[in-house]
Amino acid sequence: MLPRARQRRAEPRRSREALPPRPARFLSGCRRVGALRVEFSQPVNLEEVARINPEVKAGGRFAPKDCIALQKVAIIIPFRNREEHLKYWLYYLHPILQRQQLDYGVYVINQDGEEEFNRAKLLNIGFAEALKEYDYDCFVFSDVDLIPMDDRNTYKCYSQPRHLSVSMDKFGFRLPYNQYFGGVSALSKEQFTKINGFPNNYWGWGGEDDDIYNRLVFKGMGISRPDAVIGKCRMIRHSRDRKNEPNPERFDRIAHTRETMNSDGLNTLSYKVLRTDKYPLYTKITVDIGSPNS
Ligand code: UDH
Ligand code: NGS
Repeated sequence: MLPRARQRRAEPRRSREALPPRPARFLSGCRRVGALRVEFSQPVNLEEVARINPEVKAGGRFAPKDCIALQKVAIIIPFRNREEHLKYWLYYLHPILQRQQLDYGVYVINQDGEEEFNRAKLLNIGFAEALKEYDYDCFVFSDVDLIPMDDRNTYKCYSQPRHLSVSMDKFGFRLPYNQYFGGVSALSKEQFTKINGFPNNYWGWGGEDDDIYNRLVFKGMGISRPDAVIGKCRMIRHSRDRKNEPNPERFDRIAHTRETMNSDGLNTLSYKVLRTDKYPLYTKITVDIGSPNS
């Protein structure tokens, strides 16, 4: 039987109307809630989110006070021009991650310029930059528009690479295909380095997550996943981004992962950090990642 949502519907807000309704009695502390209500109807005010998450330190860092967290987790978000989505992500995720008692930091890797978007390269950069700051042992790679609907879906690493967004609303709460590895995933430092990181040369939409899946399989790893109830998540609906058109090369590229993975990845990663902003709830690293032919 499916577990019932244990959260009561929150009363409509009166005093602070800028925020979505929040289940106040569950916000702090380390008790997990289970199923969560997630919706995107009301705007989020980040100052207010910082106020209700006083334990989150500058740059979006947190560590539990009363115990030593099992893992040090860097959360890496590929980003360009999705400010509204980021606000919802911060609003929902900070309380969840604190309840999960992780020692974590949030890194938003912001692609500068007008070139085609390159999600996987931004994730590689997040890995490299986060490690310069702290001795992270686990990396959670999350799209900015995906919010978990159950806080038992722990944003940590496992003995095999973890796929967390297994039950998305837009796919009718199931996997679109068995090899799907997009959305939110978690790799330990060791798992990530074993596959030479992610590909740097998928410009535009699609295929990079399939390439990552291939890399994992070719290095003898399997995929760990939560079940379809714990793995439920919502995507914030949006239209296609500018400069992230479907990449016509993607099918050819994923057909050749085995040959390309050792010469395209962490060992060939090149970029320039243009600026680093430490905001109260996240660290934003703006990067020049070059162009397909550079
Ligand atoms: N992203 C940005 N900015 C962009 C493009 C992508 O921040 O301009 C990031 C963001 O974290 C996003 C992720 O990259 O969640 C993945 O982007 P995507 O476009 O590959 O995936 P998404 O699921 O959209 O967000 C799929 C196409 C939507 C078409 C919808 C038509 N109704
Ligand atoms: C596959 C794409 C993946 C993508 C997935 C879901 O077809 O990159 O759809 O896309 N692979 C190729 O195109 C080769 S979604 O519905 O989220 O836009 O992640």
